[in-house]
Amino acid sequence: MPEQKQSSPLVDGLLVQIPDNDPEETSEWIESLDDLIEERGANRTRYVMLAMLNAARRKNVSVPASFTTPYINTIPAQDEPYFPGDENTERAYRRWIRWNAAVQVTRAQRPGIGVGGHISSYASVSTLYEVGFNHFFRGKSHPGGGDHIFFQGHASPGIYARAFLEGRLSEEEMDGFRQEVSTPSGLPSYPHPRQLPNFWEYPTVSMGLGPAEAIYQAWFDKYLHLNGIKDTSEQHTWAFLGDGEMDEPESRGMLQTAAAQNLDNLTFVVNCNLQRLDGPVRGNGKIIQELESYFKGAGWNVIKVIWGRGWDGLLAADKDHALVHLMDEVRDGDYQTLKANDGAYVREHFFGRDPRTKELVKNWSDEQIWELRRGGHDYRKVYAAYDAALKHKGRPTVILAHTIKGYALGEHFAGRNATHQMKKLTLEDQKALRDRLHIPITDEELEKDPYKPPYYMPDKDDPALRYMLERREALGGYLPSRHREDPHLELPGEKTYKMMTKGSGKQKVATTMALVRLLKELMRDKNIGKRFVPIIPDEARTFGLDAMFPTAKIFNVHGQNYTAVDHDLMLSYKESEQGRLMHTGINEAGSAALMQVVGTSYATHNVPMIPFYIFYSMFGFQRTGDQFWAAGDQLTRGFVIGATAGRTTLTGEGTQHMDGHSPVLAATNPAFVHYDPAYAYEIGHIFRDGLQRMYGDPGDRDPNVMYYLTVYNEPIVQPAQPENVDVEGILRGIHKIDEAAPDRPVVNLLASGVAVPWARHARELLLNDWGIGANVWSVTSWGELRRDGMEANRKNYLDPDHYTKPYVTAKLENTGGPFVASTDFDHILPDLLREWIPGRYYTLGADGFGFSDTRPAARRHFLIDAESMVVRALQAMADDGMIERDLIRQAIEKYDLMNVNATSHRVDDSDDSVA
Ligand SMILES: Cc1ncc(C[n+]2csc(CCOP(=O)(O)OP(=O)(O)O)c2C)c(N)n1
Ligand SMILES: [Mg+2]
Repeated sequence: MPEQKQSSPLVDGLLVQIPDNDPEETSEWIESLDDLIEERGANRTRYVMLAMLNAARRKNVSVPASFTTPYINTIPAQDEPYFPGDENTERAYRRWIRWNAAVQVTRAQRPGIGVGGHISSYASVSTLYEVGFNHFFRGKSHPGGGDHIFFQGHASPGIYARAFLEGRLSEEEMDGFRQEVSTPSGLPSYPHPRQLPNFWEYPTVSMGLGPAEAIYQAWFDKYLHLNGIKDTSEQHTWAFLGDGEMDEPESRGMLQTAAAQNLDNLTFVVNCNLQRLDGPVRGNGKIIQELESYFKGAGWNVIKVIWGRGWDGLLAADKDHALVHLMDEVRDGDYQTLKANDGAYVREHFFGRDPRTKELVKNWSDEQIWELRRGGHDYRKVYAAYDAALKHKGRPTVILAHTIKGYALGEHFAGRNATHQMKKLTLEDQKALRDRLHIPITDEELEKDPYKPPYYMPDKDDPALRYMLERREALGGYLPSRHREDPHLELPGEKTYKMMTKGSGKQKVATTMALVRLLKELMRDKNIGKRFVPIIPDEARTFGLDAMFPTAKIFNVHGQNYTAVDHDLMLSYKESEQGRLMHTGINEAGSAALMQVVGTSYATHNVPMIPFYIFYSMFGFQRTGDQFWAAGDQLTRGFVIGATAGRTTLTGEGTQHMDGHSPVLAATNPAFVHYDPAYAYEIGHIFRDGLQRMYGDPGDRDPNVMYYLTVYNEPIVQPAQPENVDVEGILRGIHKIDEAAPDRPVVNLLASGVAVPWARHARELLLNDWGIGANVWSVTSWGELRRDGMEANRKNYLDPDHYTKPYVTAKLENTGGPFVASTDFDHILPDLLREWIPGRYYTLGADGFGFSDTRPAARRHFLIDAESMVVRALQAMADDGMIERDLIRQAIEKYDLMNVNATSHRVDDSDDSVA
């Protein structure tokens, strides 16, 4: 039988690293085991071993089933690879970076500015970054395409400090830290691509979103590769995360995807400084051990880097495992306290806990004890871990690196609970740090202005500086950096959209269905077809996308290794390595992160890809708003589809499903352009224009936007596109679809999405029952009209000599009557335009928690349906003195307005809906 090299917690941890006290005896036991296997076979041996374990347990000598290994390094000293760098030289400029990072924050805290920053987090992660920068992280000009690096957001001063030494940032820019508009060359506080688009790639400072995105970045790299779009085999994703950050559900909740999809192109490095913002992460426990078992359980390869090289000798001398035992026993809260004190304290309160460990350091001075480092600050240990991570195949790797928050910053910082929030170094701190880091700056220079300690910039021929620059050159250029070429795609012509303009004849088609048909058509386009990436969190059947399963197929790095239950059906469930659909499971948070990844491919890969993320409207914006915000920060482009929108349209689903506000939420994200189209032909124009803006020539518009379309599942007859369709109106947000009958009093009915047919019905009732004419306007975008209004306000405010008329005002003025608006959303949506409507304006809306019932009953309940519009229109006209007030009462009675069963639209047609 071939010998298997299997790793397991016990074997990795204990047996490999702890010295054997009696090797002879051990080998006798192993020999008898070998004999047993030889003579009786594996099954019998397994039985005997289990019987022995059972017997041992009865005698209290149990081997615990465990997902954790002892609290020591995963890689034993003897297995560490050769370190190819020059450690002394690298240490020299690492110190300069440390100094400049601390100085940058201190200077930003000077009187009159006081904008702060973080010093201690970078101090803890510096070594972890520098080993990467000097030996691993491949830049954009690397032939393999370069790595994706997620930096811990609030450690940004260290990244700026490196860029300063590299000559990428000037001293003036360094001093503009956190003063983005008040200085000519300000730097954002954290990694924000929107604010510094040639530098930052990934917005990471909202804890948890970075780890989620990193997983999907690695998965999408496999997608690009296996689909033959780009060779990503030499690209690796590194995510640097805080141990506190690992509390976030988003940090942990998607680990299984990375393992299930064999993402060996992904490495998480968790900076385990044992502290978060307020205090210890797990004072009573051990965060590294917790994360080890968590990641192992999720199927990851785990590498712990706990102790620096100084401990190797002690561990080798630890014959009876007392030191390992002690390391295991001491809790994180105590480890933190040990490093906030000194060598004597460590001797007494750590080694002194057991006479055997005390004995181990008997001949060591307090200074020597104090110099014992944690693994995350030891260059060689970190190098060994990164090297092993890259060599590990078939699984993602997490490196759990033990560090100290505030490392090297002195007693006021290191390990203190308040360290996260400390924003400046006192003069005394500065001098001590200067000495510790050997920075050639004099006392006098520091004393000149304690709020402005000088940055350190070596001579440009300094060998250490030259070495540093050469390392980056060899690895493919400076990082972080972001592609700015912005390649445009060749977009399909009008023909592709023809199908959207024809109308559906007698057939009823929901807007969701119409949009999905368009997507299918676009995916067939020979130029951009393969750029579309549908992202579906387990709702394909709801939206009619299951028809794509057999052709487009679902992406899975494993392909399909089972017989699908429906394999003999036409629409069978098909997974493939070359699948084009990214099915994320029931995971909106992950889907939003994937949207961000796909929609930034134009920058991260220089390969534009078009995400089409379709979700159950209610579970998109309100559930994952922060990821969408980060996507906006990252200049993401693409289409986000809120399907099954509306508070009354999704019949029967009830409170948690009825979305009456996602357009309002979308309106608060400056990167989103929302449309609420009523008809297929509107969708055609909007989609085409969206592609033009984001992937073609945007003209003078910002291409860095995402289009959010709300579409519905209510089948309606799709009208053909009218002759003189007002395309500009559709794109800017409002167009007239019905003209008021002539020679009568007139009212204007505004509606969007699924409410447009109600408005058209109200127009008929107004004419037939009350002899009143009504214009009907389809408001395709309340949000864009509002933006236009706000822009006009701004111009009128700053340039009082010229008047700019908002688009919606220009459209609606001189139309002869008051205005009534209805939608399937909250009042707040049409209310967005109140300021610019040229006349009396009444809005209807479906506020509050939705409920389950038929569409007509729900619409009457909220008083948003055709009859409600009629009554509200009569009221507006009466208030304007155009008609008798008495008509209002008559209408309420005629329509039995308060009776939810008295609608003219009684039939509930949910049976032919797509949901
Ligand atoms: C979602 C979110 N919540 C809260 C914060 C505020 N915050 C910034 S840093 C931080 C503590 C981070 O601790 P850790 O992840 O351990 O990083 P460390 O600084 O210790 O390396 C917190 C709570 C945030 N940035 N994002
Ligand atoms: Mg921490």
